[in-house]
Amino acid sequence: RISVEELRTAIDEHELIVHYQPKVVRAANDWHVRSAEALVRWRHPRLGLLYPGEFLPLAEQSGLIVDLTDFVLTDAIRQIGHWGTRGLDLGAAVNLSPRLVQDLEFPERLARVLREFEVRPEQLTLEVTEAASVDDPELVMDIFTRLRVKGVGLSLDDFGIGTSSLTLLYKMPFSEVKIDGLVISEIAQSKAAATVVRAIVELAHNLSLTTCAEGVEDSPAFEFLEQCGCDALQGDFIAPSMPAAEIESFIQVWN
Ligand code: G
Ligand code: G
Ligand code: MN
Ligand code: NA
Repeated sequence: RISVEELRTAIDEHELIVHYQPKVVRAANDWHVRSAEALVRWRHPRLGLLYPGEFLPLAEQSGLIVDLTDFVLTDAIRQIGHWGTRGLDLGAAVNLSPRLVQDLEFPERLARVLREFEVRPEQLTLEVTEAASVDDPELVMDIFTRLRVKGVGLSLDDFGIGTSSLTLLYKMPFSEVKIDGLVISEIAQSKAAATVVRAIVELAHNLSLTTCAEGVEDSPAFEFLEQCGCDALQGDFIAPSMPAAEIESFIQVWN
């Protein structure tokens, strides 16, 4: 349906746009918006707004994922810098495909963009799935270490589904565990799911990792996660993804 040439053009001609989904973090006894996840979309001239599921596989196969990710990262870092000039201390999280964590030049390329927009590395978190670590663990470890030494956050995304390996939590230098939305959505009906979520939070904390739950869709889930001690929450109950320009007004409503 979509060709590689079209995707190439989309990257070059800025048909790709980045939406941001706010994430709230516990501070004292309240939840504050402190960061947002960057989620790419494609304003396709013929097909309308496309979501990542419709073009990321092609981007991965064709190698265009490298340029696509550089685009999203630059957008997110520029955005963090812009929020800073507006007096907002907001960070961003960007999804990294497995390919990028095998690219030895990536950490320095990223550091250059951070310097260009005068953004502290601590304001950026990279979300990677477990799949990223399987191919060449030593190379991935090298790259993760270079990123962590700079101060960039590293989140183990989609945790709790698929074949999430517990050993990754101590073998790789993650700073956060991101609990998958599928598990979160089952808390309400399943006591067992709730027990698993509680155990993930406790395990992560014992390993000095922070926890973020995604796919928080209703107030029972929110309250359960708050009671578990989960550090950060994201999901439609808090806010859906939105253009960056809408984040500021959302914060005013929320905080
Ligand atoms: O809202 P949503 O349909 O956008 O996102 C679906 C999935 O697509 C997310 O879970 C995320 O893993 C992936 N995704 C979204 N944006 C990006 C991106 O910029 N880069 C990569 N590699 N994955 C992304
Ligand atoms: O990287 P990744 O899986 O983590 O990105 C998050 C995905 O989850 C995006 O596709 C986003 O649109 C979607 N999402 C965000 N909040 C919710 C929610 O509350 N419920 C559901 N079902 N999906 C959500
Ligand atoms: Mn993610
Ligand atoms: Na996820």
